Amino acid sequence: MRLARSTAPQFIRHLLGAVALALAARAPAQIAINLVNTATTDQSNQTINGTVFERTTTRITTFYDAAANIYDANTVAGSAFIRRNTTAGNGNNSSVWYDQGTQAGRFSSPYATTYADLLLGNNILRGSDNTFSNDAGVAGGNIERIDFLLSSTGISASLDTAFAIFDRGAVNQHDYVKIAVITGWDSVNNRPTAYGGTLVSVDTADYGSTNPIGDFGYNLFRYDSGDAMGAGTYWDNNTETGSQGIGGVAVSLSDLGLAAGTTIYGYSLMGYDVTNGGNMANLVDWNNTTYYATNTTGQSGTGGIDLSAVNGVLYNRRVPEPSTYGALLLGLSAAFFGWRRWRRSLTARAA
Ligand SMILES: [Ca+2]
Ligand SMILES: [Ca+2]
Ligand SMILES: [Ca+2]
Repeated sequence: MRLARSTAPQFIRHLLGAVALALAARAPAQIAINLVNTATTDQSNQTINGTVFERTTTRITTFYDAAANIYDANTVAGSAFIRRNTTAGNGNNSSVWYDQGTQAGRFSSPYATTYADLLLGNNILRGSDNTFSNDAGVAGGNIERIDFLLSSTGISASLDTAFAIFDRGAVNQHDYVKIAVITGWDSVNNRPTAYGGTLVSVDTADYGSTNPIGDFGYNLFRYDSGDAMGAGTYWDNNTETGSQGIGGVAVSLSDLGLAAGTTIYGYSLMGYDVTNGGNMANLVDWNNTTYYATNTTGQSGTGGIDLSAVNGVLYNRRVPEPSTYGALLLGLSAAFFGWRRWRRSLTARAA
């Protein structure tokens, strides 16, 4: 009889352990985005440097990750800051891509006049190419980091929120990148003063085996004036074309090592060769070549990410549907009856 009394709490501990594991499994580390919902708006065409831009915006409203979590887009970043190491020697160039339009020679998205604007606006129809390359030549821009600011006064981190990274590319060839959360912001000089949590690495496998956005034709545009892309500045819009889709990775605030309630300002993306030397404070100065190497290539494993203009968006995870709670209750009931059977069998054996 004594045996039965002492083992019941043990069983409950095992049960609670199993429930905790099941709950933890719902919020895994950086995870592939399998499906997206989009919404499209269109404005009248615009002609820039003799080229027609159809000014279509297709934004991501919801995504579904590989663990069946559903996230809805919330805040769109007010600003992006392009951090270049202008002493690195190679080009101060920009390489970007635009989705081809409904007629030859046209492009579907609105035209962006700066690199920062190019990356904002939640639009899958344009983006950056080989973003963190320090290579010499047209593709090298010496961009060491890009900061996406959600709020200059800060917001309270919820662990049910996530950021997402979308890379143009073929399935199983997506580019590596690193991400960290900004936890201090100098609103006079517009730059991060602190990073929190951990520096998270995203590699090809994290994008999974599905492109949530299928292949489309694109052109690369190359500029030689830093972030400026206004009318008259561009010097090449057609040397390279291709057809690829877009893959995505979700990185939740808990993946990023933050405690709930931490004040956050936004997040930064950087090349895969960036390190923090074991201290997140080392990420603050993008000109420190100890942590931001200036020989980053445009290869996939270092600086080659091709961002879609879906950046600076905070996504909220939907709370589980009532049916999920129903299933959980059913599971607990089954476990209770299992415990009663188990207890009876122990009692029988003890007797
Ligand atoms: Ca890519
Ligand atoms: Ca670099
Ligand atoms: Ca690339």
